[in-house]
Amino acid sequence: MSSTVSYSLQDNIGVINVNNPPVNALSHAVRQGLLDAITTAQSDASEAVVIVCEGRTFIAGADITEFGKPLQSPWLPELLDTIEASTKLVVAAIHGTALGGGFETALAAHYRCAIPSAKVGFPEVKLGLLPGAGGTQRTPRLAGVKASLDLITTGAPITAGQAEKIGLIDKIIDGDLQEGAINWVKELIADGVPIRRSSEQAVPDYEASIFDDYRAALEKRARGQIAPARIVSAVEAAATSTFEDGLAVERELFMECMGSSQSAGMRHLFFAERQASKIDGLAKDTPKRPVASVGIIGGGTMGGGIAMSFANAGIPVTMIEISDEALQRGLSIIERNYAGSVKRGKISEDKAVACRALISGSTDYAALADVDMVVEAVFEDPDLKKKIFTQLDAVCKLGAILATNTSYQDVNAIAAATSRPEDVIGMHFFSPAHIMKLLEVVRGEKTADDVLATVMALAKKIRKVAVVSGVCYGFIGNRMLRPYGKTAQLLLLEGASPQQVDAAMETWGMAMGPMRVFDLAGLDIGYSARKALTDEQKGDPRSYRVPDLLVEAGRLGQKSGAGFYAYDDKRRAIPDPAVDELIAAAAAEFGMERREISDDEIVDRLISALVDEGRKILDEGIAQRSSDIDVVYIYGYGFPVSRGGPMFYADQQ
Ligand code: T1G
Repeated sequence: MSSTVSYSLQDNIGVINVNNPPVNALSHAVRQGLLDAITTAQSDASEAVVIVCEGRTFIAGADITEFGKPLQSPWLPELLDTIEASTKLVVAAIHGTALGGGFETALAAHYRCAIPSAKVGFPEVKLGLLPGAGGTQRTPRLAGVKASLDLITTGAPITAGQAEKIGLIDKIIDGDLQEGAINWVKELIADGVPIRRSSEQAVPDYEASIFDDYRAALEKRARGQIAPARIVSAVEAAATSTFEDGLAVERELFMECMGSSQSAGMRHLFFAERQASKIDGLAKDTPKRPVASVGIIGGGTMGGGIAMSFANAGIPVTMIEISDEALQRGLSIIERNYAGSVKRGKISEDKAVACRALISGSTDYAALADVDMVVEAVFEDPDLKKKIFTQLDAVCKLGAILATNTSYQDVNAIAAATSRPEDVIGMHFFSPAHIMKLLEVVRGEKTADDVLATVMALAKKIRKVAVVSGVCYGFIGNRMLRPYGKTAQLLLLEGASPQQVDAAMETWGMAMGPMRVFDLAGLDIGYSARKALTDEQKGDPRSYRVPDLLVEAGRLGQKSGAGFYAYDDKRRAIPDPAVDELIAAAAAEFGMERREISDDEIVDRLISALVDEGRKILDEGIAQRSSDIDVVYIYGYGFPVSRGGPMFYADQQ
């Protein structure tokens, strides 16, 4: 055995106990321990074997930290074949989340039991991979082709009950798992239940066209991803060849995915997202303040979305507006959002009603006297924000956290408008705030450590991915967006059209090209922000001439039905010759000769603009690490997950 796996006999049942915190990942030590234990069990007094895990979950997968390093034997597929070949009945007892290689281990057992709250699944596809230890071969033999394709191509876990329904779990255990599993095994022995190896089962009947139908569906659902189509081929091999041949196909396809840059990018993001929640120099056990109630200043689009983010996590919210009419308007935005989420099946009607009931409103700041936190979400007027924070300083109880949702302003200056700058922090949500996962947490010079630790923990509770930023104009994401936008404008004047720039970036993988992003955000936002800047602050006049001309022509973007594009009643972007003329006229103003520009040049210059600014952000210490910048740009700006983020992509180049 190894320190992570123990084996003992309990009433002639061999109990293999895995204990490898935090999630019992299948590290080399665990694999070796499992091999030693199952080998011992073949010749000892045990009548059967139970595999169970300590801690919060059954094995949650292969040890991703070992990927990319030379694989040490015992290799997982061989280990699982050994477990399945056991001459003693083997049962897996599942709690928590049996995922990936963890669930493959359970499938190599002869039977599986689980507590009701357990979940099982194959998240490999989210890492650009596919189950590489028999999962694509054993699952179809137990659950059939369709259920296997659904389970493995989506990567979404299913409950123990759902798994039982499709034949992946044989028994739900109420009460103590280990005790229940041992008692159940004794019953199996008493009933003379045979050893059942899933690899020896035949794949149940299936629609012959299912594989081609699935590939066609994936064309849309998983555009550009390489793993999903290979999962279909692996499952098809399970259905059309022997177990050994199918395993060989799975292995080959797995190695192909593992070696892809897509998987490298997705695995990078997996750790980057978890790394982002760690703050260098901040003790992990820093005390946190309670946040059992929240006030929101401002009931606009952002205020409403932020209020929902807290209410959805069960935290009561008091929304403050300047008048009853404004307050009602804010509350109706929230009601509309909930109705939309229910209609789209995102949440149940009951959940929507319960969350909505947690949101109340007032026009009186006195209503905030006892809240634990306030998030200010009014429009980007620095003087108004300072006035609000002075009021909050006078009204809120000692220890209340005062947060601003500003996307650009100086958090230190806002903090200085209060007598408690250590309680002030930035919480920059992204629109729509109840949906977008990114939260930039802006640490002011004086922000107290426990305030920072509290907000980082709270971010997890409201299901946001938090990244810490220092104070600068635009923090991390919006600061990088500026040179990106300027470069996009220069490309227009130099000869590219809005649709060419957007198509080049969207083909490369961006969720939306820059011009469509600016039309969506509204060109008037940048226009009025520029009004507050000097010419020197505005920088190269060529970088905003076209947007200025568009706004002055009443073309504010989607909101006005036209911007860089014309928009039809379904808000579809339609290239507009009037814009091409406007761009050509602007280029002529600067005496610029327009030329053919390749898509490659467009991509290179735009991505370089992001990366160069990201490097400055790192050098200035605004971001803690380059992977934090990747998390910001993927979760907040639609950078393709499969490329791992701008900084990771640049390193790969
Ligand atoms: N390997 C190594 N470390 C892992 C890990 C893994 N599989 N999963 C989690 N961790 C670490 C994580 O980095 C963090 O570390 C801590 O555990 C808590 O994680 C062969 C090839 C299980 C649902 O993809 O989905 O098997 O930051 O913060 O929110 O076919 O972790 O504390 O130092 O996420 O409670 C397939 C990935 C692998 C599961 C728990 N398995 N993990 O969520 O905690 S590929 C996965 C998760 C594979 C086989 C294939 C979640 C979780 P630290 P956490 P959580």
